[in-house]
Amino acid sequence: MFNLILFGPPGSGKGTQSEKLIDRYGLKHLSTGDLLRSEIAQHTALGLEAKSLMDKGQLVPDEVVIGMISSALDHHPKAKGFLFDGFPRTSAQAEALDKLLELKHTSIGVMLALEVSEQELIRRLLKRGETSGRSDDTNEQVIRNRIELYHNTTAAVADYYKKFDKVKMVRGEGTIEEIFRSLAKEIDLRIQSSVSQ
Ligand code: B4P
Repeated sequence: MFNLILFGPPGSGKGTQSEKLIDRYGLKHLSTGDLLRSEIAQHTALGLEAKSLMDKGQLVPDEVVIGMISSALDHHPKAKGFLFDGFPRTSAQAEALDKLLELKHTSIGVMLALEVSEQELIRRLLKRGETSGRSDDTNEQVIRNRIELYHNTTAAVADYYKKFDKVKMVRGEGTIEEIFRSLAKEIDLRIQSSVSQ
């Protein structure tokens, strides 16, 4: 089993690159953002609570997203690996994920962290907001809050995985194809070394 975390600030290309990576490697895509938006679309109680936080650019409580990931892992017992997109976003989520994977006798193979300048992140998200209907992408102040939250809270998740030597930084600017090739190169290296061990 090969599990990877695609990491980076909002707008860094996690969702975009995940689509291509799951096609290439046959991994199960677990995006907490997508799972939350599906709850919102179904008007569930969880979705209602999540929407008010997401609209302000705040994080949804740890126990909510950890619970969603736990049940998603249980729903796919035959998966050949998972791609975590937008999760973990706090140190508590990272520790919970490690424990959940340990119960399944597996672990994170690598965290690929996309690096993109703040100016480019804001440009991309405002552009997506013109067509996506996502309320968290239309207001520049909300976008800035999300980026600040990333620096203050989420960036620490990379420090957590650095302790285990599992983080690789990847340039997240350039064409979608160029970035995909850089990510795939890193994954191939790790898959080869896990096979030869
Ligand atoms: P997410 O759904 O995870 O979304 P995101 O961080 O905004 O975007 P992503 O990074 O996937 O977008 P992409 O760059 O692909 O989170 C939304 C909200 O949900 C959070 O703010 C939070 O409230 C909540 N949430 C989610 N997970 C949570 C968790 N674990 N804990 C607590 N709360 C949680 O795309 C951006 C745009 O850039 C697109 O339009 C794309 O086309 C464009 N783009 C991509 N690559 C490009 C490139 N190379 N060049 C030019 N444009 C590019």
